[in-house]
Amino acid sequence: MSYVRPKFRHPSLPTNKLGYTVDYYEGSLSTLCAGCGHDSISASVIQAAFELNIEPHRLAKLSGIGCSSKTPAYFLSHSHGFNSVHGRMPSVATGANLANKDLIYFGVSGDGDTASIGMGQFVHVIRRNLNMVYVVMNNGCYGLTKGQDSATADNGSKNKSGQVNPFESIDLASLAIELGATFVAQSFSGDKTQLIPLMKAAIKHPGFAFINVISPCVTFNNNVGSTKSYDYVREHVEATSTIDFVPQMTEITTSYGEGTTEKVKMHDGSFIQLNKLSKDWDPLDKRSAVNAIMSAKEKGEILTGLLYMNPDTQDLHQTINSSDTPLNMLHEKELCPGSTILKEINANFR
Ligand SMILES: Cc1ncc(C[n+]2csc(CCOP(=O)(O)OP(=O)(O)O)c2C)c(N)n1
Ligand code: SF4
Repeated sequence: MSYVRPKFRHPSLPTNKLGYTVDYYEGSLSTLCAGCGHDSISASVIQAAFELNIEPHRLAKLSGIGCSSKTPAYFLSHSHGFNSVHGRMPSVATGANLANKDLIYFGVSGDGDTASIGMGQFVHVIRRNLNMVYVVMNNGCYGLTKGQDSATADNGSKNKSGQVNPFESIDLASLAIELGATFVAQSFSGDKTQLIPLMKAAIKHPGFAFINVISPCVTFNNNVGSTKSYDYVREHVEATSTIDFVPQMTEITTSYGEGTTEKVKMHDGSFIQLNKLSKDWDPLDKRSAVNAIMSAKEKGEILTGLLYMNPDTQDLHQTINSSDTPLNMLHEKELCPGSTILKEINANFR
């Protein structure tokens, strides 16, 4: 059940270039548990869409099943939305994107929805490089069904009933890089300063953009011994860089200290600006990104920031050379070649 948000807002709230205030990008009132990390992620989505001046009707939000997959009800209420079947969001996103490539596709999933039942769909949507943002709200458990360990629960992590997870965890960020994703980032729900620019950059990336966000489940996985609890994450988070997103047409006025800042130019002229904390961090270097994720994991740390990016990406439409006009805009005239051409085609098969 979703509750309606009161309409009253302060009359002098700032507006974006489209004249909308931030509340225009909100959704219904959340019914998630108070303190759930997923609500902080929704707040970042709202702020990112507001700052990017997105016309809400140009965006489609998609999700599977889980507390995380409920969150599209809590942001962008003026956008298109489709709450699909458990683990099947990628195939719905693929169909929608193929029919209308002009929308921004924003997918939301959970670690259960993605790393267990939806794993097959997840790997293939990456492999096909569908132009979409894919956010996993990763709490290491199945929140909606009362906290069973998920496939991203760390080996040795303790759940609420005291059981230690004996299995290896699936690292979604390194898996995404391995499968060819050209934008892979990791963040923490409580770090909006990092998450908002990452979301803005992911939306602008013209291919599959993955963000794995550690998002503690306060009700079922926030206990001592859990490696996805607020306390553990705050103590073990290690940022690769501080990140800023500079949209196209905005004058870049920041000064760039030699060897401390990296600017990655995106296809539309926007920049991602990274103020490196680690001198050696290069988000364009795939191998070192994978190595860094692995060594962080060995030390029990969670590496956050833009882990890997290749701005020269080719999305599914380019690969299959689809029509420039979105398929849903084609008329019978373009779709039906006529009986003469049909006869010629048939003749070629005889
Ligand atoms: C086909 C199917 N199998 C199982 C379920 C039960 N189920 C609902 S949500 C869920 C897991 C949710 O975990 P996650 O995706 O991590 O989301 P969270 O609730 O933790 O945000 C499961 C197993 C279902 N709804 N449909
Ligand atoms: S059960 Fe966990 S994941 Fe679900 S709303 Fe509550 S805190 Fe969030």
